[in-house]
Amino acid sequence: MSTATTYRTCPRSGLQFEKNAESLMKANAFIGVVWLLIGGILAIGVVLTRWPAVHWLPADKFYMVLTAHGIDMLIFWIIFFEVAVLYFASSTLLRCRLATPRVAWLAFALMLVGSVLNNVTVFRGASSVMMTSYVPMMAEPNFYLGLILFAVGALIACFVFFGTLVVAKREKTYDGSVPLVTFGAITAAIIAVFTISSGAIILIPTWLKSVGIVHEVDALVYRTVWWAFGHSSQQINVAAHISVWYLVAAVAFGAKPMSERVSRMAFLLYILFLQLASAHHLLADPGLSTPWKVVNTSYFMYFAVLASMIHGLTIPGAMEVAQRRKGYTKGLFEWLRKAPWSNPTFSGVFIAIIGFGFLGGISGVMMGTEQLNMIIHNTIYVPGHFHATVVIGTTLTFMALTYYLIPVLFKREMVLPGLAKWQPYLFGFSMYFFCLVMMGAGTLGVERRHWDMAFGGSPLAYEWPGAAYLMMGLVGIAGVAAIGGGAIYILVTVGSLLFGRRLEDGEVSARFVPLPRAAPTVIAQSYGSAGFAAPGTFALARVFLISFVLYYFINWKYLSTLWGLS
Ligand code: HEM
Ligand SMILES: [Cu+2]
Repeated sequence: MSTATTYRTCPRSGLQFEKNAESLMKANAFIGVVWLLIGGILAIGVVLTRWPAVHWLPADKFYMVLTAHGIDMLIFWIIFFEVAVLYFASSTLLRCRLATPRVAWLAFALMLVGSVLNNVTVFRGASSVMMTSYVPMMAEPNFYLGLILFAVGALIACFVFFGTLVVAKREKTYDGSVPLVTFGAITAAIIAVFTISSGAIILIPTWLKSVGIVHEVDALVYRTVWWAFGHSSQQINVAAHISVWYLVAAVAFGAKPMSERVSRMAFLLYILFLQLASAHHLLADPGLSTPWKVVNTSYFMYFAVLASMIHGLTIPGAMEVAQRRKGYTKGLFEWLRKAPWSNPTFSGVFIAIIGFGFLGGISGVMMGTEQLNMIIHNTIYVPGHFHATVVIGTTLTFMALTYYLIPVLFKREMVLPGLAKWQPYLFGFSMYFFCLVMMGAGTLGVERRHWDMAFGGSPLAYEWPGAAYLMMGLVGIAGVAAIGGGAIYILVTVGSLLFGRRLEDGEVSARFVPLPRAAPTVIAQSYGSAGFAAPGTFALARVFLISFVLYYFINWKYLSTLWGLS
């Protein structure tokens, strides 16, 4: 096997990039951002239609645009970027060459062709089946074929990642166990293999049905298997963005995890309990019995929730410990006040952590509970919840990571740093607000699966409380602000790649360079525990717990008023 390649040690970060891995990371991250751009442009159409006073697009255009928005964002943007993260967590953090670069380019090509084919098909107009593409509603064959090609490409990329771990082990580029960030990425990739296989199991027969070879795909089986894919893919995102949180805690503060062992265990919980948690997507379906649903969502769901809560505690905790060690020990929160708030890598991640936990997490547990689910099922509350997880959690985290990668990976000085500094605040906080008002409107009953909340033209009008219209108007305003925040991100990143001052490569060598002694903690091994010396984080955790309990209680109370006993 030829190993003719070179390694570059970045003078700005101490990270070492192998040539093939570097080009592949750049290509995958870049195409991901292009999909974010397209998905963001489509968001304009979606949001200006759900804003009642504007109600821009007619139904057919709306559903076409919405289908593309969901797929381009949640599948194409996120997964392209995740492939870059996987290559980073293997090749770069383990300082080894990427296994089988040619195969990795093949994976990239399949993903590119698949994503373009899917989108072109959506815009032909006969495939507005939404991201979930539930049968028996059928799209054109190339809609499914595009998704399948994309999935095969992503699966191959996961295997390149695993191969790279093997290379690192065999060539002894690190000793001890892999760093925590790599461990988190391994979790994500294991889940990805399962996820993508489930997607294939259900999309291949559906594709065959669309070309007329298979005659029937059972609707209930479809939904069950589709969600083995749909829910798990969110668990990939969570494992990936949490790995990035640990990475950023390390690069922004030199923070070590409070307890490596606990953090690793928490990643394992995702693998173990993810499938049980998928059931929350089937709560309104007749397939599973009610007692099963109640037991599942009242008990088992919390194992996966526990994992996220552990990370939510240990990551800010690690930042706090690192800051306190630097002398920021006054009161509960000096460590937080003196954090690098004008560095968008840090602020983006911190805004993501808080929003993901408070908005995405609490609403997820509420809606994941069998009985409470019935209050908000198929209302606009649902996209309110998942924009808190996939936009505030995953997307904002990946944006924050990009700011770090512009000088380190892309070797460019960032353009418009003043704008970049504000971007996480604009995007993050307008998204906070967007999610909150969507959830508010959903609690009042505003539907998700109908593009016109006024139900114009229907013989029996429905009288909404005025607040419902108000909140959907606010959804429109907050959505437009968030799109503005997204546009600034694109402007800064693409602008930096095109016009940013070139930075020097750093030393290039033909062999990997072993870890220097003063290596950044993310790549060095770190064992043991930093102790529970994070009182500020514990205060935040108590606020979280109280919000959680209150919100839960309010919803049970609300449920009881809907269900009179007389
Ligand atoms: C600027 C930011 C964004 C805005 C303003 C926005 C807005 C919206 C709106 C208004 C809906 C329609 C809700 C409905 O009527 O059912 C929607 C759906 C959706 N959005 Fe976004 N979005 C944004 C970013 C994102 C991102 C970054 C992702 C994923 C990472 C995403 C994933 C989705 C998905 C999966 C759907 C559901 C599509 C379906 O029902 O098939 N969005 N978005
Ligand atoms: Cu789920």
